[in-house]
Amino acid sequence: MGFDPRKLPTVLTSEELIEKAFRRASRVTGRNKREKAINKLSTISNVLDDYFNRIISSHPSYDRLDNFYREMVDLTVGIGRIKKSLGALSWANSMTKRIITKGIRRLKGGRDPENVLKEVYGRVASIIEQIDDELRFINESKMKLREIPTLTRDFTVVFAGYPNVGKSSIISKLSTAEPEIASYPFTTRKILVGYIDVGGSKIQVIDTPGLLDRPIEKRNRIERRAILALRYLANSVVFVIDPTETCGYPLQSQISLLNEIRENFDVPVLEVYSKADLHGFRDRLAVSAVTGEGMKELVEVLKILAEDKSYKISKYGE
Ligand SMILES: Nc1nc2c(ncn2[C@@H]2O[C@H](COP(=O)(O)OP(=O)(O)OP(=O)(O)O)[C@@H](O)[C@H]2O)c(=O)[nH]1
Ligand SMILES: [Mg+2]
Repeated sequence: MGFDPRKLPTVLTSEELIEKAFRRASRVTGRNKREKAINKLSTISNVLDDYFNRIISSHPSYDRLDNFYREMVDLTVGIGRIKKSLGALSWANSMTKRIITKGIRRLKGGRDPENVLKEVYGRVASIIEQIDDELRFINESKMKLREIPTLTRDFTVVFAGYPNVGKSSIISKLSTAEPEIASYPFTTRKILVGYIDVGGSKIQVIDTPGLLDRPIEKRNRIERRAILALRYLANSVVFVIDPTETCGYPLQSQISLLNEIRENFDVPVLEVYSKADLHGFRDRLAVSAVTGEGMKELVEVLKILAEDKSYKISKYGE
């Protein structure tokens, strides 16, 4: 199951939600004080019930998402945490319903409408205030989850390598992606997607944050995004090596990372030298984002890989 975080609704704060429900109730009328009070309470109950249900049902069942999305959500906001917040909304919904049902029963039983209203309003507001943190968390999650890209099922090439070696520069030259490029490591912090048009079909190109050669448990959150892209999305990998070491990392460490990637991911790995305008190494395909050298050849190789239908063993579901 895929998931488009951009479709998640904005979530009100507790104050805004109380405002919304009480404002709607303030417009309600009735034939007498008692009936009016009953109508007000039913309105509050309906507004809250609709609201809570809309937020809860807009979220997918996170455990059933495809691997890539599920792990990205977990890395980005924590699945346990978001489930806890959505659970708090359900709790608030049933609590406010119960308070309102009781209030209506008391009104029908002849209690003073003004007193009942005052008490129920107070208790409902207090319940909603108690979930303020959760409402805010769900709203912040929505913003953070927007960073997870929407993917297609086209043949997918993941660019990987040490930080600052020129991955984003190459990708910006050959695909529709518009990554940020800068002369310091960890410029790319999120997974970015672009496409190469290859005569009728598309190749999906994924830019990833740079990786250091170290065990997975030592990797930071930024690097882990790259690992998830490699693990779940790559039909093929382009491993970018900067032999000039102007990236700030020795060639030896880059090769060691390359070997680790070859060992851990069972897809074709294409090795490419970047910054060809700065060096004479030609024992691998050498490309330059500055002069354009090698770019055409790189796309040709990607096309051949994409045409090899064996990749069709799908990496992620519909
Ligand atoms: N001379 C030259 N410089 C390049 C070339 N490609 C990239 N650079 C420079 O190398 C630096 C890093 O480029 P990026 O494309 O941001 O590298 P990256 O691998 O995406 O880096 P991270 O996102 O930090 O992992 C920038 O200063 C680029 O201008 C190239 O072909 N030739
Ligand atoms: Mg980059």
